[in-house]
Formats: sequence, C-alpha cells, structure tokens
Amino acid sequence: MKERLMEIKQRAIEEIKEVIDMEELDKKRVEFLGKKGEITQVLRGMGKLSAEERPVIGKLANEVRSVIEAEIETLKRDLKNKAKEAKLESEKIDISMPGRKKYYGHRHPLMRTKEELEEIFMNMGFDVVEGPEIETVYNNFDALNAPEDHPSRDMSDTFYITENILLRTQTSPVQVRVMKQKEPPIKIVSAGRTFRFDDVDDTHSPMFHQMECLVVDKGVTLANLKDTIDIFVKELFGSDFNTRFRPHDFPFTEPSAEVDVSCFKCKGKGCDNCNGTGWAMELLGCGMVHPNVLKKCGIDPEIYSGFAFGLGIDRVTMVKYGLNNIRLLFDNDMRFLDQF
Ligand code: 2NL
Repeated sequence: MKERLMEIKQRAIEEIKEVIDMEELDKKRVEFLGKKGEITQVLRGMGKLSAEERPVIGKLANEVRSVIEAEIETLKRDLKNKAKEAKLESEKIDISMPGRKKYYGHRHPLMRTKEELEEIFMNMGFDVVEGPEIETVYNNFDALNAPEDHPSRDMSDTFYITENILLRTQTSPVQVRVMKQKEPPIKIVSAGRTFRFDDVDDTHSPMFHQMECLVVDKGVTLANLKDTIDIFVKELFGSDFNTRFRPHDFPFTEPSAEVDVSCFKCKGKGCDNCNGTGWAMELLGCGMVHPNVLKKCGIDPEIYSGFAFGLGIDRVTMVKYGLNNIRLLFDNDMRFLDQF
C-alpha cells in the first residue's frame, strides 16, 4: 500500500504539471482526491491492514493528499495569474498615441465688436434692448420724422415686404418701440442687423450691422451728447483719441452732426494716412432727438429732450482689424475667420 501511495503521489505530480486549464485541473482533483478518487480507494482497503500498519498508512495517505492538494493550489494560482496577464495584454492601450484635436468655435469678429460696444455702454448705465428685424414702415420711417418723399423710403433703397412692412433700414425702430412703451428716463442701446438695397462692393453690403444709442430725460443737452460720445470713443479706441463734430442733417435729429475720430496712425499730428488733417474717417452720426420724433412716440418735447447716435458695427470692425473688404465678414471663409 505504501508503494501504491508513493506511486499515486508521483503520478499526480507529473500529471498535474501537464494540466493547462482550470477545467482539466478540476478533473484531476476529482480523479485523485474525490470521493471515488485514488486516495479514497486506498483508504477503503485499510481494513485489511494490521493495527500497527493502519496509522502509518493513514498518516502517509494524508501526507500524499496534502502534497497533491498543494500541487493543485499552486497550479490554480499560476493559471489564474496567466489568465489575468493575458487579459491585461489584450486590453492594453497605447497612451503614446496622439489624440484627435477637437475644433472649438469662437465668436465672429462682428459679434465680438457688438459685445464690446454693448459692454462699454452697460458700464455707463445703459440698458441693452433688442427688437425685430422685420418692422412696420411707421416705426422705421414715420415715427422718425422721415418725410414722405425721403429717398431712403424708395423701393430702390429699402426691402419692402408689403406696403406697410419692411426689413428695418436702421436699428432706430427698436428705440421707437421703447419710447412708445416707457416713460423717460430712457437710456438704451440697441444693436443688430439692418438692411438696405445696396450693391455689394468693398465697403457696402445689403445686410450690415448698426448700433444706436438713445437718451431721453428732463434737461438732456448737446453737452451731454458730446461728453457721452467722447467718453465712448476713448473707451473704444484709447484715451489718446479725440473727437470732432461736423454739422450734418438727419430727419430724426435737430441739430445733427457727424463725428470724426483722431487718425489711427498719427493720433492727430497729421500724416500721409489722414492727408495731414489728423482726423480719420467719420465714426458716427448723432444729434438731439427731433421734437416731432418725441411727439410721435408719445413723449412731450416741452418736458423732455434727448440725444441719439448711430454707428456701423461692420465699419468699426474693419477699422479695428485693418480689413479692406466688408465681404470678408460675410463670406464665412474659415481661412479668414480662424485668424480671430
Ligand atoms: C448713422 C446715423 C443716427 C440716430 C441715428 C436716432 C434714433 C431715434 C431718434 C433719433 Cl429713436 N435718432 N438715431 C440719430 C442720429 C444719427 O445714425 O450714420 N448711423 C450709421
């Protein structure tokens, strides 16, 4: 029996070494250590042994069982480790591979200018208001004191939708809406798209952007207008920029003026860029709100007065970024827009 046990032990060790997976290992365990396994069979035959032999063989059988169990445990651990390593290997990712670059969009240069302008006025205590791009002829022309025969009213200058409805030619109808609804004091700016029947060239587009400012209160004067514009220009371009007012004519303001800004190159000294004048392009149009406009919007011009001005956002953007062609702002060419 002793030989039998030694033979089982030897054979078990050799056979277990050959095993390559868990399933086979379990089969071997049953084969050697199970209820009907080889060791059990040896133990069953112990009845035939003498009283002296029995404990010796019993002890030996237990030792053999322990050795086989240990072999099985060791192999089980090895197999588990190998499986884990194979899994890790198969799930390996190459973190040295460069990722895909995400494309992030950004503000269009026109919207950047618009927000910058609005910010300046918000800091000066103005409210930012918006209104529809499709307007009534009344809000766009009549309320703004435009005479019946004013050239801007012509079919060839304005996009009419019906006889009484059009695409707004300026942002002023937004201010008209506010004046009709609200008692002064009014201190607002409105910016957005405006439309005129223009042929496209380097500086004209049938759709362009305007911002207008309106203040109505008791005792508002031309001095307030001049001061507000001066502060605004210094905020926008820098404290070394000055303004010059030239008389002009608008139907909705009286008196009216156009405002020039110091030359961007020489800041007022005079250079080849400004023909030695020291002044660059006209930046905006302005004036004291015409009493007829106040009346048409339900405000008593005997009690209140106001000033207003308007400027082209496209133009400011072109000056700011040194663009020589307005089409660059509307072509949506990413080679251009990506530069901002
Ligand atoms: C320009 C000139 C201007 C106004 C806009 C205005 C609005 C109301 C009443 C009176 Cl509700 N005036 N706006 C006044 C003067 C000039 O714009 O050249 N814009 C680009």
